[in-house]
Amino acid sequence: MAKSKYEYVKTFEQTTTLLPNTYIVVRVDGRGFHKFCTKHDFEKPNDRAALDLMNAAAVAVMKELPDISFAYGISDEFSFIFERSSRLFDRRESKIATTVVSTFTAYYLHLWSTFVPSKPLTPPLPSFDGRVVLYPSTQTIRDYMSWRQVDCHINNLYNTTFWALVQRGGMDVTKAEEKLKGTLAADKNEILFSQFGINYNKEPEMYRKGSIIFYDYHQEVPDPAALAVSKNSEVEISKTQKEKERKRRSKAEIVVQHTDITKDDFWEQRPWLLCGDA
Ligand code: DGT
Ligand code: MG
Ligand code: MG
Ligand code: MG
Ligand code: MG
Repeated sequence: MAKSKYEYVKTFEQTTTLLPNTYIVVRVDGRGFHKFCTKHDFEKPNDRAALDLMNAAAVAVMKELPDISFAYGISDEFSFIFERSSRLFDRRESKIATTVVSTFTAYYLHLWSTFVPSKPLTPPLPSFDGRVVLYPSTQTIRDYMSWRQVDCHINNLYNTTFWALVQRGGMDVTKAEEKLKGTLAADKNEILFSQFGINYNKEPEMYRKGSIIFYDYHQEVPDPAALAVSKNSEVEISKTQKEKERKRRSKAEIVVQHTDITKDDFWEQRPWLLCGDA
């Protein structure tokens, strides 16, 4: 077919191709959720239904994009981690990021009435931004996950103490802010326990640790013999192994847990999450 004279405009298009053999992380984050949560009367500091909804939207994204091996969510954000060998959309950055963000947003809207049946959605409707970050090794991707989980802990301890002072202690928000300025974790634990009888370690795990979502193979470890070392010493999974892996994954259950992911245990017990890495 003859090309139209307008065809040349395509040469203006630019694509960023993500580096091969790196973990792709797409982190989505609610836009202006401070306002959105207030408007929809979310419980402070944690609204269980809203967090369950975030998790359900993330599970749906994982089902649509099987190259994602796990995801981690806190507050209004979710990080999706692709297997490092992924060739999804030829690793075009904008196609990957926009697909994750719009799929997540679509399911968040679709599932809203199931998880929050008592509150109709009204504008400003929820929307999410997204960014892509590449991590080159097990160490860096694990440090990324630890960073988000430590952030979850720091924020949740602060928010739990802050809202206890305000809601239970009758303090105004400025006073509560002043009281917490410069306090250490131990001080906040002490305030919670001595003033409100709250043992922070008994607070729900989802609030303290966030949510990690992954395929649970029930301890079925991929066969190490199928890991073939290629000429350039990159560790690659052979094609047939990859196909087998795909099949197992499609049958595997996706689970949502609230576990410590900063320690070695979690990753050592689930070697398929970060396999094929040097
Ligand atoms: P952004 O991301 O720059 O567009 O602005 P925000 O307002 O989304 O800011 P961000 O993402 O740093 O902070 C998340 C906000 O969402 C924060 O104000 C707390 C709120 N939020 C998240 N989860 C909950 C919840 O379960 N309950 C309540 N009350 N608020 C929540
Ligand atoms: Mg933000
Ligand atoms: Mg946000
Ligand atoms: Mg956020
Ligand atoms: Mg198209």
